[in-house]
Amino acid sequence: MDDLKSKYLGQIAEAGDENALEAIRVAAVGKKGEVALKMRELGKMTPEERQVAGPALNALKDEINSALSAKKSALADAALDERLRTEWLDVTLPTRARRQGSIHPISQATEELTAIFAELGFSVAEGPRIEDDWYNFDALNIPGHHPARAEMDTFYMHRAEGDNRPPHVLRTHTSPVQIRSMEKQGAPIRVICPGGVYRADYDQTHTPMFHQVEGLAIDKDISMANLKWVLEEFVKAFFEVDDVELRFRASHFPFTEPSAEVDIRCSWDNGQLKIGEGDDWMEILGSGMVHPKVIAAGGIDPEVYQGFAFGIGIDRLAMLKYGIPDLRAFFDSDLRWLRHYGFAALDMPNLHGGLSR
Ligand code: 2NL
Repeated sequence: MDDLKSKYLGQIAEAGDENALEAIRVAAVGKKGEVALKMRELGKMTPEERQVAGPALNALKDEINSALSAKKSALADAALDERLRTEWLDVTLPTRARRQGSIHPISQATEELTAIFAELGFSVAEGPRIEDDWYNFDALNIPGHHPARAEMDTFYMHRAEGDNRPPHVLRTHTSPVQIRSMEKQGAPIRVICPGGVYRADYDQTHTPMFHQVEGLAIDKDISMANLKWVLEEFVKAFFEVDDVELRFRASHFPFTEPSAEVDIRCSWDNGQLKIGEGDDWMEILGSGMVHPKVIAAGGIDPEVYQGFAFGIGIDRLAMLKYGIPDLRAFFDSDLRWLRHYGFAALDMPNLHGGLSR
């Protein structure tokens, strides 16, 4: 029996994992293990022999079992120690840089002006950037020989040989959206159409893609006085000034008659723009009373209805409001310039100095 004891206690001490331990358990104290076999021999013994051998076998069994469970927990502790040694985190490592995004100044300006015109009763419409030349030109009273229609200013879509559909262009203004809105809604109508437009022009003050918001109000008794009031309210709200003075200068657009360019009173004191006061005038938009032919092109009777329309460049509005001096900044993918103008990703002050979203 001492042989058995030293054999199994030795094996248990040597066991390297739980499987080895289980094999030892089966061989030693399992139902058909060596200790069980010895127990069966008890029956052949004399009562005296049995009285000695029985308790000894039971003690051996207990001793092996407790050695097994001690070794089992030692193995588990060792496994845990090994995991603790290898699976560790350095919580002092710097975090991975987070990708930062920020609203684009043109989007911000578009959202702000949309909210202002919404308060003035204008709905918002959007439309396709690829237009056929009827919506982009003919409906707007821009005849075939007009310079705006020349290849020079307009991006024409490529057409396969034998394609007889009307020519398609990248819209040169958002007026086509207003024609589509008139067709859909009829009169009366008050709508603004913000969005990207395209012209083949590239220098210090022009980019081939830029943004425009056009506005249109048509009813039975609309006049230039209504236009002036709407524009005054818009300029005051957008530039956050209490008062503004507008100056209408006679101009010409094919789609309005009469037409006026609109200047706002301002001052430029050593590079700092002030709107609403001063001795300078700054042109900010073009406008006029919608040409009767354009009202008719929208499916509305120009004998009954008239209205005003205007077009504003959003890019320049954004530059003026946020103090961005160079158009090229809008096309720079480097976020540093955005932060410079207060468009930080997480802390975005607007002119009110608060978080705006
Ligand atoms: C400019 C001039 C203007 C319009 C746009 C317009 C649209 C329709 C009918 C009549 Cl559907 N007019 N739009 C009118 C006058 C001027 O934009 O220089 N914008 C920067």
